[in-house]
Amino acid sequence: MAILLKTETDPPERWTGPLLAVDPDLDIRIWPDLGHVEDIDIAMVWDLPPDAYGRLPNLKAVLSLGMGVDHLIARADIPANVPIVRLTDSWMAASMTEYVLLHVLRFHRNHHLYEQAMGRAEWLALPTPEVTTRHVGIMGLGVLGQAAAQALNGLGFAVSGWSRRPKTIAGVDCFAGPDGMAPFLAQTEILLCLLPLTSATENILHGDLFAALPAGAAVINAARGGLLVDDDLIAALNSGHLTGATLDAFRDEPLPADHPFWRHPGVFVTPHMAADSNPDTAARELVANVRRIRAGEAPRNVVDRTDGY
Ligand code: OXD
Repeated sequence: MAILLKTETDPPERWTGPLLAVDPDLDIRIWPDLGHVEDIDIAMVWDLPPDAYGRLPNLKAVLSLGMGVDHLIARADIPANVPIVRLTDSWMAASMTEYVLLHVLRFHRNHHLYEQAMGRAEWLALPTPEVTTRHVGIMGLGVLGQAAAQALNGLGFAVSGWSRRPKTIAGVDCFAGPDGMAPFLAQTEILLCLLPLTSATENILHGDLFAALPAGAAVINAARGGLLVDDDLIAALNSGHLTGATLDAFRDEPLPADHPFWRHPGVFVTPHMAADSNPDTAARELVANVRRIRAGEAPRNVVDRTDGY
């Protein structure tokens, strides 16, 4: 039995070290050196090149090296009986929470406007709103959304959340489904998107949604670029309806140098680093799932391929 490892950008040793530290007996093959393909029962990957999964006759599971699995679900060559398993590493949730706090506070304290005023050498002193009256709305109440909600609650923000299916979360005003969207948006001054990218959520951040937010709202997308209609965001910023946006994920990455987001004064771009996978913390979770699969048990955190997350 062997694991096939293919990272996205990390050198493979960045992952083999922590994995072997948890279990020195693992046989890890690094793409493209497969050895006997019959040996490979687990693919531990960001993804593989086209048709590669079909070359692994004894594949029992695909363990993702990231949290978002949209690109794996889109693969036609992962057989339906081979589970796709997401990473839910608590380090990633903590890292995303730091990013969320940084950027929510930036909008809450008007720093996006001070940054622009600095460029004009303008002494612009704005009133600071009381935190308990500041409404932050989180789209997506999974592991990341719930961790962010808890931290924002801790700072005193008025936190609400929207998810596809109803949820009850202490301290969060929860809305769900299509009917819950309008009341959720109407009260959201800082919108944080942490949704998975699925056929149901693609382009969900579009012009009508922005129009349903109160004037002066801000948007943070730290999930996937395919959730956002780029031109609609630019239009909502240009009209003055939105005050600013922070974006960490894009349809094309790296974000092309000629994309208007780079130069728009209302947009703050970060290079898809809100919550990177951390091999040192993820290795234990991955190896635990390898052991479960090899013992004939179901792995934890299997993705529902119909729902897309
Ligand atoms: C992930 C990511 O899905 O980094 O893990 O975007």
